[in-house]
Amino acid sequence: MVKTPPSLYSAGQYQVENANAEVEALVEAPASEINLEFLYTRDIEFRQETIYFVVVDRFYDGDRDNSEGHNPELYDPQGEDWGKYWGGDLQGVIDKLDYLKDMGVSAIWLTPLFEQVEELFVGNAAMHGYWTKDFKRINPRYIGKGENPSLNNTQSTKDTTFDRLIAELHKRKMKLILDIVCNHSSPDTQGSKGELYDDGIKIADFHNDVNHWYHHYGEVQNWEDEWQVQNCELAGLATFNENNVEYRNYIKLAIKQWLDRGVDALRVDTVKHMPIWFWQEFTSDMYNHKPEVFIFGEWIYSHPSDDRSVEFANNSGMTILDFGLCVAIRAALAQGAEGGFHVIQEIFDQDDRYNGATELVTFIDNHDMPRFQSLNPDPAMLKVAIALIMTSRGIPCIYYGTEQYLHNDTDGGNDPYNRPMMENWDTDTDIYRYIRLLSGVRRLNPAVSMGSHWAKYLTPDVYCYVRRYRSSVCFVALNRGEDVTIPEVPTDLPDGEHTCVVTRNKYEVKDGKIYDLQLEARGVIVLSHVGERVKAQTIIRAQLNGVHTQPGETIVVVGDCPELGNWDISKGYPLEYINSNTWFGEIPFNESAGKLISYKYAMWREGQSPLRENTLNRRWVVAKEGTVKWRDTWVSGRES
Ligand SMILES: [Ca+2]
Ligand SMILES: [Ca+2]
Repeated sequence: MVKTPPSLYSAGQYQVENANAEVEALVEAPASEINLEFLYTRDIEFRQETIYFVVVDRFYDGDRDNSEGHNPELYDPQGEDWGKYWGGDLQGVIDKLDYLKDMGVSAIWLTPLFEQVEELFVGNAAMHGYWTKDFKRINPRYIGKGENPSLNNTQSTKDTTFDRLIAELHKRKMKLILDIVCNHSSPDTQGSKGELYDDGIKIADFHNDVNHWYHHYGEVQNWEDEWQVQNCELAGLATFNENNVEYRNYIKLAIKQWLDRGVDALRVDTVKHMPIWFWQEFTSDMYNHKPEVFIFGEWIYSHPSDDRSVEFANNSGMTILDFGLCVAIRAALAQGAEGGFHVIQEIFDQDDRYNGATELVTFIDNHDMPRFQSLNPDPAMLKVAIALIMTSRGIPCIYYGTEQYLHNDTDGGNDPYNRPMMENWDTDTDIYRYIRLLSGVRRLNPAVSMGSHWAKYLTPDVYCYVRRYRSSVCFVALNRGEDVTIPEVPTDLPDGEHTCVVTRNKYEVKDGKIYDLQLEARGVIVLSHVGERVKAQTIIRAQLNGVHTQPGETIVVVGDCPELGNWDISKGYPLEYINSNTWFGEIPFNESAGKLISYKYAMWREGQSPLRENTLNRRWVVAKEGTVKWRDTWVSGRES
């Protein structure tokens, strides 16, 4: 057939014809060629991980040649000027991967790797990585001298130090968490502010903002005013105008390029300073691009009693750093709060505010606050705090150097003194050993990573709790005070002898209890019992929120397949109670793996007829293999 030259058509018609041809090609494709991957969620499971947070410049200098960077004035080889670069880089992280792996670290969060402004602002360089100049380039100070910092241009070669880091991590089954900033670029340095580049090409400038890439409302004056917090500036940083779709396309494309290079997870800076609709768009675009990416945000001083931070955690598409728990742990264990462990329990008591309390990222200090040991230098107290975040709900994140008791107490240890250079790499410290042993428990015992939390004995100085999931149990006892003997404490453990994971001491459990439990000063006991694990071709991790059950009421999933009882509610798959807002369970699928199924949730009630959700059945294609997640909200039930 002779093709009609396009010149005889208007350009518009020609495009329509081409588009129609593409649609026809899709329609004619046999069903088997349609990629069902897009029809089900492929959600990453991050709850078994142990995160280690590295300030790249202050970790280890593995390459002296890159340390001067473009502007040698920003580099202090002596490491005395706290505002300057001290030379740490990605080769340094590679050099220390075995040290981290042996400590049980499984995911590494690095401060932002984007190219930064190469100027001083109030005497400080961008060694922290939060003053970005080009989101599509790697900071040349972190990779080999002369290596191509462009993510665009090196897509085919992938041979920078950054790419080697990804390969070395994945070889060790470790994950990389990229720290990203979407709210702002850079502050005013010598007359230039917010100069932004797209792989080396200037695209925006705060002082000549012809395309409206920035907000121009000045500094936040009233922190209670939500509009100001979202639209005004933070510490003089040029703040992006998220209403501009060109800006959004730029930032999303940039982050996708990093994901394409092998980044496994994102930590998102200053999420409080952008509207939630932006984050909903951002997270869904990221998940569509890479469904198995894990994302958590920094809502500064989030708290379970703060409606806005809770709304963000539940509705933004990402989980958050748990500042509420962090502040409580510091108060109870570092600052000697009178209420002691009650202060911590008050936070856990509000877990039902979150849809995913077990996915919050927990920590005791970070790069924006004095280190735990600047508040309280007692190494034994640090041990209690670490044991707490390693065994309670949430994903623990260890700030670099904690395992070496790293702290500098100048100015109370406030920023920048909370970012000293790592000096020791001792693999025999108590903290190093605790993290190694307890990260093993997190990996092996699903009660710790996914289970419910039950306080069993609570005083200001002593806290005993149980984590539980199906037949797996972990009993933890922590002592902030002096030697003490507890007459009896329930453990939920099977009767018999149990060995403490950290001390190797042995404990006898009788009728589910330990009698005369001796706890030494600042003592820690962790008894882990791993029950039968769920195994199948496909495991669906089903999480149901918003259902309020009474004692004697349980939740089951019922559906049109054998795994879900073929609509026989008495054979529905039972979920586990996590807290008064959340039921959860791993459902094994073999026969129906890869098939379309229907299901709904139902409440099984002792002595009463069951309640089924009053809604059309949910329909989903079960993945052929692997692990996927359902995140559902209960639709109020109807008696049947
Ligand atoms: Ca260096
Ligand atoms: Ca903003």
